[in-house]
Amino acid sequence: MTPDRPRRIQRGRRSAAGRWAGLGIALLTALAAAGCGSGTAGSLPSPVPTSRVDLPRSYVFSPAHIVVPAGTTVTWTNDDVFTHSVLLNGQAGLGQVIHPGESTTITFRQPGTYHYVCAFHPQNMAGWVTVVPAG
Ligand SMILES: [Cu+2]
Repeated sequence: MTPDRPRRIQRGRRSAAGRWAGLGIALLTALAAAGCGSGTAGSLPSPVPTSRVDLPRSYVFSPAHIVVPAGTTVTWTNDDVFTHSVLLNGQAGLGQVIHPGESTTITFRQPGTYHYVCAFHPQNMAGWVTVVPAG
């Protein structure tokens, strides 16, 4: 599930990114607790059936919401000129860091809707993976 690629510290920006990630998670938690009006599910972009998420220039996951059957390995490819990451809700640290030109993968085995952000730019970069039962 987790690639063997070592995590590298990002040119001294690690602590700042960590603070932003913490803030983003706190904000999302607060929004979830508040119920957020008409409900979070209705506000998600429509899910696209694909296992590949691109990170084009600049600061987006495309498509932002995908849907896959359980057991699918999802690949994120960073085609931006900045380093990003895939940090699943509830994960600590930076998640899986993706340098420009690189990819990372996560295999989703349990159905559900998984929210993630880029730990470096959580205020701009968010995505969702909806996993439906296989077959
Ligand atoms: Cu980013």
